[in-house]
Amino acid sequence: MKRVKFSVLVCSMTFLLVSISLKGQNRTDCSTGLYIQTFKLTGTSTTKPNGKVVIGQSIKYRASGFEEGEEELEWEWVLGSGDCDISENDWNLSVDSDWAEKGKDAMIPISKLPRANKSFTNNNYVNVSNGADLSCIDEDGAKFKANIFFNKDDISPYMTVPNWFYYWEQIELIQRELTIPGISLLNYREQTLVKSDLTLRIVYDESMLFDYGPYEITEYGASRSYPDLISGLAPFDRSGCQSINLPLRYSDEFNFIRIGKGCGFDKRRDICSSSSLDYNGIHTFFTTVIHEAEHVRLATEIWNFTDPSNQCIEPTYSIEYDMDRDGYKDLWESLSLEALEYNASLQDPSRGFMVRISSGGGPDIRDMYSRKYINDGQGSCDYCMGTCSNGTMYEEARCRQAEANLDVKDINSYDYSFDKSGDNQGKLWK
Ligand SMILES: [Ca+2]
Ligand SMILES: [Ca+2]
Ligand SMILES: [Zn+2]
Repeated sequence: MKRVKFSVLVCSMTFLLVSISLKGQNRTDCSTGLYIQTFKLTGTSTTKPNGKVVIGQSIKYRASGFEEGEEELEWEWVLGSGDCDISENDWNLSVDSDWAEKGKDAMIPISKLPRANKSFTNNNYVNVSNGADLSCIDEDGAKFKANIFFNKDDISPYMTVPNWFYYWEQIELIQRELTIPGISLLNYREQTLVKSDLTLRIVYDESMLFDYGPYEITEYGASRSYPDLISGLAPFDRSGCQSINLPLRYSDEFNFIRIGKGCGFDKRRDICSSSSLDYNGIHTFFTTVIHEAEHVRLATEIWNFTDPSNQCIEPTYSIEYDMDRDGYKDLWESLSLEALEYNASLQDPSRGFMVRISSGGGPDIRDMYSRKYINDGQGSCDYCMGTCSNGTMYEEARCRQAEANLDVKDINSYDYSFDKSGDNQGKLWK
């Protein structure tokens, strides 16, 4: 099967707390004359209302101030965004009808987990409804503002992936990193090459090379991208050049970033330093996506490389452009500024990118990227000791630099996760 792997890499409350800003001290007036006195997360050490709600976890509440004859009504607690607008986000709090009794639990049920990450907002207000009338607390000028969160590591009801993957994958800041300049593809009818964008998907994969464990050798992500060479090859015959088969399209099926289990937790910023700080939670996910996308970006740059000295080598992928079968375009290995600078940076003159065609047709393993580059006793090389292949050393340095260039805080405002263990707490929770 003629496929090209552009790159593979390893990188590595029943709680509804409502902050009560009210008339008077610790209570909020509802238009029916109800007074909500307390909304507290159950089972936490939190003593003060802080406006945080976790879907599926219970809330202790306390209310008083019934008017005569109102007790029999079944009240609902509803959270909505904006001024009394609960049409968009109907966060129904399942509460016993006898809700005003002290010490009862309330909860937004798991079934109310929204499909979209952006449905979590910081502008939800607690409203009380008897089914007919909605008591809009805004009318009274009193507000229970509530921020809503999801349990980070629970399995999503929508896909068999953790909630963190389900919601974080949707974030625009992530999605926009997935479209990168691609290789030039052949327009067969026009007999021209057209540079087209490449859009990667993100998939969750628990069965990656290494299992996740804090501070263990772990594979966080991998990326793979190749044109659809099985059905998409067509000959291109430019005047004076040999006719050659070039790709017509990308395969949607094969262009993706795989995300490992560890991406919801923590990873070292610098894998070569045991004293390095960690990335946590969504920052691990964010940097891993950036790292993997950078591998693909690098691959497309390499295959698009051309040089005036050999105008028959087109800015695209062909197996014929990689005679030493190491995944790097031979012209790029020989003439690109990047490869030459990399070679010059090495102390050992026997190292560096080079076109090494073996008689048996096997790959040039001195250059070929190695996925097992972490020194775990099974890996084929040690990145930190500089003993990996040229391709591994070169790509990892560049992709790790892309991580370091990122301002990870940019993604904080999209993170509505709550971590029960507190180890990788959501960035908006803090
Ligand atoms: Ca090569
Ligand atoms: Ca080579
Ligand atoms: Zn990598």
